[in-house]
Amino acid sequence: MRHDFAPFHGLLSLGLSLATLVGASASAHAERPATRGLATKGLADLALVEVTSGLTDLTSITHAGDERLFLTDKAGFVRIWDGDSLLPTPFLDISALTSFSLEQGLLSVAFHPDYASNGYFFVYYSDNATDPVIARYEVTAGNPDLADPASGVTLMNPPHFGGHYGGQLQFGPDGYLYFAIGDGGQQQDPDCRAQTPGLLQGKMLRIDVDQNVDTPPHYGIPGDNPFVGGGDPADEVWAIGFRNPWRFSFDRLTGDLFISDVGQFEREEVSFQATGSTGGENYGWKIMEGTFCFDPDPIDVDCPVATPSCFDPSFTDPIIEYDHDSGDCSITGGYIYRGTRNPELQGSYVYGDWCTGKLWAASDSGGGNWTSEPLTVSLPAITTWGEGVDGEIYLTNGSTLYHLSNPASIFSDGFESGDTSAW
Ligand SMILES: [Ca+2]
Ligand SMILES: [Ca+2]
Repeated sequence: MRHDFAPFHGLLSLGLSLATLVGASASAHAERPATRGLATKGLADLALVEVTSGLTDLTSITHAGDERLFLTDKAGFVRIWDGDSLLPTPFLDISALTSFSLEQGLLSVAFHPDYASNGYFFVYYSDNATDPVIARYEVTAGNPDLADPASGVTLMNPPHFGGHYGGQLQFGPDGYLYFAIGDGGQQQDPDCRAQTPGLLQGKMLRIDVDQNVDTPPHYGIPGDNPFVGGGDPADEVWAIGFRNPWRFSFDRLTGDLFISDVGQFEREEVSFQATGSTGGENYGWKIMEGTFCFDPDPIDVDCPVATPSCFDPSFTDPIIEYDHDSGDCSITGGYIYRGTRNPELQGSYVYGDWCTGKLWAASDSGGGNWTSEPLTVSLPAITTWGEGVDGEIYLTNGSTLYHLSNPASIFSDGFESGDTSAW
């Protein structure tokens, strides 16, 4: 039962087949070693600086194109950190609309690329029937710190299975809204949903929120989505084969997409999609767990007959993966660092593990080989990372918001004084 306390990650009890799976993994290790190597490049000076505390169940951190941070509380609140304080009145309160459990609630918010002019933002939450909702709201005229709760319109509300929601919303460099829905849980994707074309579970979706702005469904399908027409998958689907892609992000410089997918028993992974991808990738679950053959041949009877077998070249392997041997159990993916305060992190992807609190920075060492270095700081129960407007990185364990910083800069930049409680 070691995973019962991991929120958002759908890591419930281990089930009865663990011994079998561990046995299978041994041969998989021999066949396909983990891709994550370790490098050393000197990150000893990194520090976690507390920004504010006293939060509860923080699920996401983002910005709206200005210096404020917008924080989602799982109970259904969007809060604002204005640079000095946590504003007492929530930006948005939809707590009456949201279900609440380990994995359920308000899971993220994303602001329209033209938010400054149209005031539109989007939320991903589980409703009182526990189904995912992607909804649009508007800021009130005249008060940038308050949304209009009556402005909400629902874009999508697909039926779900109570777990593995995914939950991240991000606008891509193409201006389209991306989100992923996990396989629904609980374990081992019992219906092979992530590989079933007719279900949205285990898929990443891409929609155009600038179509049908004033009429339902308040979005449209980008004409170059990979499955437009031709029956299943749905036209909204962008990529398939995920378990619980709790967090994903775009590199603000290159547009590359990094998707952290929470594993089952063996592997935590980060999948990659280069900018300019035309979509349609199959990231493997539940045939593959990372580069490990999760569902051995022949194909599980739950999966469609057309599902590829283990190690099929049609699967896209992760660029980063790690096992559970040291107590790690659940990846919380972050961002490619593009800030200025930590030059040694420039271009690195930061990520962590919920169970151990270990944090790493991974960099592309060439030829698509990513190597990871452990950071000297840790954050147990890390629930999410976020990016400020300036590219600086934030992270949280749900109750305290931290800034990833370099002590060498704390006393030299004039803003980040030694008294960190002041900001
Ligand atoms: Ca289709
Ligand atoms: Ca995968």
